[in-house]
Amino acid sequence: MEKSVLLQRFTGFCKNLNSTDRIALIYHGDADGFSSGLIAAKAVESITGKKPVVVCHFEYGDRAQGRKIVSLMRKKKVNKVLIMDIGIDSAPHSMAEKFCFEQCLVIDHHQMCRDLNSEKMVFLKAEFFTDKDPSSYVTSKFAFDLFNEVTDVGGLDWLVCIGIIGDMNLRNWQEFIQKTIEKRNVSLTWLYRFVELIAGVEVMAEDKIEQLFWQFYNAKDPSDVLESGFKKYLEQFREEKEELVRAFDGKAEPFPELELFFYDIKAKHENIKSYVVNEISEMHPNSTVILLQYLGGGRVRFSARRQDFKVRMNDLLVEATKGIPEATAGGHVPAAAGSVPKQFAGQFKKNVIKILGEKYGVQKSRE
Ligand SMILES: [Mn+2]
Repeated sequence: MEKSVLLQRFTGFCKNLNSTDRIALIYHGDADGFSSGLIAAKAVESITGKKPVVVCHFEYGDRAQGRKIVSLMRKKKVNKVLIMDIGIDSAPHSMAEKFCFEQCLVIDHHQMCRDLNSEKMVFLKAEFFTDKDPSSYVTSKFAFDLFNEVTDVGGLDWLVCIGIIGDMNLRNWQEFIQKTIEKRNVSLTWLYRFVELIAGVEVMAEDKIEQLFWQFYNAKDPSDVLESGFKKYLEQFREEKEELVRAFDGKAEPFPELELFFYDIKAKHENIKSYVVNEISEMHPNSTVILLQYLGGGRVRFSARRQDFKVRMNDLLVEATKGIPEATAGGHVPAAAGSVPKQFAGQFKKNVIKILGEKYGVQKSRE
């Protein structure tokens, strides 16, 4: 669908919102999802005069959590749903349908698997709006630009910066960040602290993310959030993360000819893996780094990173999980994730080695 048509559908959706609507907001629990959720909720309140009646974070592939959210939305008699920074099109059809009540608005920048635009659903993917890689048009910036068309969200620039930093896109938005820093007379370190605070709660106390959301939402001054009781999670998070990053050198399996590292971890906290792999990837930007986390419940979850775009992480994971039953995989070119049943972890690694072997082999023979 064309950009102008989608923009029209978006403004139409917003103009139809009113105070009798019962709106639910579902957002990805990382810094970009969290910030774009806040931007959407603020926009909803400024349009309708009311806050969403349901606000929930959601992690990809967590079916139990998905069911809980759907039943909560039913109980609260939700009629319209806003979904931020979640690639619902990579999940089975039935899930997108369950999340879509009377009307649904999706704003997301994960690579599109299926176009879900329909009468009921306004489905906005970054790739409809930018020629660049959609991973760089982070959802918080995307949502900020969209909602600015219908209501003034200019004061939420600091939230956009949090999303940009959280999704490792500082390089692509230097000007926007610089402008925000100057306008607010703050520092980059100040912005980073919010990102770490959100990560700290996401990892150490996932059940408190909504509390943190309202803390942000109601803060008169953003700095107040940094001094709240949530600070303690940030410190615990840092400690656990640093320990896992330090252990990388001794424990990772390197494959120098494939510019590849596998790193197996057994961390207590499920969501920590993406933060650990982000930090390692910054130290090895020209390598494929795949971190595998062994969890209870018989599954292995993995995160793949590569900053130089030489290998597409989303395609690599999708290909490497082909034929593995109950596998999930998807995401961005520089950052992707997935999971397989535990007994297939070895198979998954073999597949990665084979795919990269073919890729690098071809390149070598051409040189
Ligand atoms: Mn994002």
